[in-house]
Amino acid sequence: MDRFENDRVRQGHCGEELPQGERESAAGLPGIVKPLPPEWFVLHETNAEMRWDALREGGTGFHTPTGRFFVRNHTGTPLIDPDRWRLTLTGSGLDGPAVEFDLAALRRLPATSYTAAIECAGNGRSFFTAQQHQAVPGTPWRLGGIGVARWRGVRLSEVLRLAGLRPEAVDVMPIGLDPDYVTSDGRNLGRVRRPLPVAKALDDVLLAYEMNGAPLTPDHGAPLRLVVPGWVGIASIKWVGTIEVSAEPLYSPWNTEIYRMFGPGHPPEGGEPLTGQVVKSAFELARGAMLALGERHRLYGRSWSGEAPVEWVEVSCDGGLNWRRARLLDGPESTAWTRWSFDWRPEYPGRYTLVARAGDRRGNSQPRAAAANREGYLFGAVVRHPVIIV
Ligand SMILES: Nc1nc2c(c(=O)[nH]1)N[C@H]1C(S)=C(S)[C@@H](COP(=O)(O)O)O[C@H]1N2
Ligand SMILES: [Mo]
Repeated sequence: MDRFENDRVRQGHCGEELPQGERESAAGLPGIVKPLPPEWFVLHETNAEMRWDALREGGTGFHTPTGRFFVRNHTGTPLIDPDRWRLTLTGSGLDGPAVEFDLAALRRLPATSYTAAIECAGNGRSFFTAQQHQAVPGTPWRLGGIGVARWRGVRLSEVLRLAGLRPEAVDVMPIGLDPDYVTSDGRNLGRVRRPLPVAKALDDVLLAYEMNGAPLTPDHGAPLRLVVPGWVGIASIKWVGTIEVSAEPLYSPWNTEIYRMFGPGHPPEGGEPLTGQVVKSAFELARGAMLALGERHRLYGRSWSGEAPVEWVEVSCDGGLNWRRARLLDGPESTAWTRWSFDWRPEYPGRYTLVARAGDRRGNSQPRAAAANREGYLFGAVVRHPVIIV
C-alpha cells in the first residue's frame, strides 16, 4: 500500500526518522503508527479499539491519554511534514480565490481549548448482533470506539471569516490527506471527506493542532484535524489538507451512501446524514471479569451523550430487573462524559449480568433496544456486561 500520495506527504521528515519497516513492526497494525499493546487495545483491521478495563487499571483520569485513544482509520495513517503542509480553503462559498495557511499562521490566530469526545458512529455495533440478533457489516466495536481529549486549536469560524466566507455559503467540506478509500468490493471513493453544514461549522468546530497538551500525533490527525463536538466521529476529519466552502450543497459518499440509516423503517435513500451521538454507558471492567463473593466491590464506569451533559445513571446487577442510582463523580456541567461509581456486594456465586443506563439533561436516555439499521450505527441501548462471582 502506498501511503504517501502527494509530494508534500511523501517527503515528510517523520518518514525519514522512522523507516517504513520499523514503523510497521513497532505497531500492532500496519497503518497505525503508535504502539498498540494488547492490554490496551483490541485490533479490528485498520482500527484499534480502546479497552475499557485498561482505562480503570491505568488510573488514567478524566481525559483519555493519547497513547490509549482509539484509532479509526479508513486506510492508514499518513506521515505529513508539518513544515511543507498547507491548509487550503477554496470554493464558491468564499469571496475570492483560494486562501492558504501554514501551521505557523494558524498558531498565530487566537487559540481555543476545550474538552470533547470523539466517538465512532459504529461504536457498540457488535451488540446489534450479540443482543438483537441483527447481522451488520463493518467494524465490530464493543464500547471502546470513544475517547475524550483536551483539544487546542483555532475555531473553524475564525479561519472561514479570514478566508472571506460569503453569507450564501451552505456547506463546508474538509478533505483528508490520507490515501483514497477503496471499499471491500473495490470501489474507489476518493479521499475521506464529509460535508458539514455551515451552521455547525460556525458554532463550535475546532481546527485542532494539539491534543492533551501536545502537538497532534500522526494517528490522530497531525498536523491538523477537525473536532466536531457531539457529532459522529466521521465529522472530525483528520489530516485536513483542503476545506471546500460552497454556496451549493456538497455531497460525498460519506454523507450519501455511508453514515446514514438504511433498511426497513428508513427512507430508500437513507435517513438524514448522521449528526449527533446517542447516550451510552460503559463499565471500566473486563467482560466476564471474576469478582469475589461476599465482598463489597466498587464498580466504575462512564456515561455520555452527544447532546447534553449526563444527568443520571442507574445500574442493575440482575440484568435489568432492579436498578439503583450510581454516584456521579463529575459535576453536572461535565461535557464529553461523566464518571460514576456503584457499590455492590454479591451474595451468591454464579454468573451475573450488569447493566448501566443513563439520561442527559435534554431527556434523552438509553432504551432497551436500538433502532435497527443496515450498517449498525448508533447503538445506544443498554449493554449487557457479564461477570462471574466466585
Ligand atoms: N482523513 C480521515 N479522517 C477521519 C477518518 C479517516 O479515516 N480519515 N476516520 C474518521 C472516523 S470514522 C472517526 S470515528 C474518527 C476517529 O478519530 P481517531 O482515530 O482520532 O480516534 O476520525 C474520523 N476522521
Ligand atoms: Mo467512525
